[in-house]
Amino acid sequence: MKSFDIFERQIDIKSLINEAKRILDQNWMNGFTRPARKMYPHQWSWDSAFMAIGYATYRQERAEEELQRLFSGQWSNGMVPHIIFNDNDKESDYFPGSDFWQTEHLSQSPNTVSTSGICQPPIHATAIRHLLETAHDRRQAQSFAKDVFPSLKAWHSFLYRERDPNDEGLVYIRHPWSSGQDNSPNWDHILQQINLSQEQIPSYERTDNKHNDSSERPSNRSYDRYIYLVDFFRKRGYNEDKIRRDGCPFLVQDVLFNTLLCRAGRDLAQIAEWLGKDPSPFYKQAKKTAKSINKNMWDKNHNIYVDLDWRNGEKIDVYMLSGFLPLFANVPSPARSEQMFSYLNTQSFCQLKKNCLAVPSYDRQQPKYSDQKYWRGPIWINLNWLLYKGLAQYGHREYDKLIKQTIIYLVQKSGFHEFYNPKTGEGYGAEKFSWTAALFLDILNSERTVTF
Ligand code: 2M8
Repeated sequence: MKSFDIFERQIDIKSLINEAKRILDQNWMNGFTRPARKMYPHQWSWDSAFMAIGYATYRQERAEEELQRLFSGQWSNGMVPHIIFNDNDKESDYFPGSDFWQTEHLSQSPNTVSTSGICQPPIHATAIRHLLETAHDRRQAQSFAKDVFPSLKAWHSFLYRERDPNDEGLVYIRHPWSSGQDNSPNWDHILQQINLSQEQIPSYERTDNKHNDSSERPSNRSYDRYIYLVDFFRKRGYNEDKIRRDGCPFLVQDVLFNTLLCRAGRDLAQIAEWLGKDPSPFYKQAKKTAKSINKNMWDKNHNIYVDLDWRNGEKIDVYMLSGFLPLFANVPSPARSEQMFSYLNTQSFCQLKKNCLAVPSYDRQQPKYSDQKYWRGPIWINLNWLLYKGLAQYGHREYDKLIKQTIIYLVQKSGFHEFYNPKTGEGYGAEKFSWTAALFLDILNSERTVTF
């Protein structure tokens, strides 16, 4: 591994903070923040929650506007779509755009904005609780929370009602894009089993490769399957029951998705208490989800949590950074968290005092690990931020210091990229990427200069 020394440099944190704010300003589109200028020109669901956490450090009203705009795309069944399209941007070549999703004429989709037909991890109640806790104008934040409370409640109800038909406390996703980790090795086995003839794949043209080196993006074979799944949904009018009954080939109970739902459930309960409403249904759901994550997703041989194939209940034996993230929702017991730490703190991920750079998204000792291919190894700041917050609750200060220092190093060395090479720190994917900027602001928050 290439060595580097981050401990003897003086970094001007103030100018990095200003740069992060500048990026968010440039990506702001009067109501929402593009994840990146050309590559992702619309509003993405979990990105928006991360942006709101960044804006909370300096611009409360923008955080609120961002989430309000997101909820304007909520469906009448409660689903918060993963993309709210920017219909005014006529130049966007993003694929798949709203014309491909064909959701406009559905009875459950909104009339005012066009959206995709899948969702993303539910971290929104967590972002809103954070806003309430950090707001300069508390009265305004309370009134905002009161306005969005019914939407949050409908969103969580949708997930438990439509995506947990066996009442297990674990919800499933039905598309890799819903995990946020598009081409994670988690999906390889299931996607490989989807045998398709050419006629079954609607004709389409990828545009992501025009903006990015294709060596950093998902394969064409995976894209065929992403698109086939969208076609499967639109042919069934996005009816959840029908999609499941007709044998949707991708139904996965994902660790990160359920972890964030569990944490957001508790945060929603706390918001309910603050608003003088009954928190107990949300606490109850979160408790059940935590219990099921512990019971069904724990891999005792590897000391990490893993995803489940909903169709047969089988564990998906793939070891991702996201498998440590139940720490964020306080799911593991302290004893179990120590077992997890003994795996995290190795060469497989990132080991203390071994000059590693933040934590890669996938176990680097696995044969399919890649330094540069999107969600198959590179460092992502949002996952590191979730780990950072999770470890803090279990008292792992030294490791947290390492994550924070190396995030600063990455940003200073390569700029605010979408993702980074764990060996060299080189930045990949989109430049001036919004959630990297937003979560950097949160992690730094009050600090001005740091000397290592
Ligand atoms: C990536 O996903 C989109 C599809 O939703 C894409 O590749 O076009 C993922 O990194 C996802 O987690 C993220 O929310 C989105 C926008 O940043 O980009």
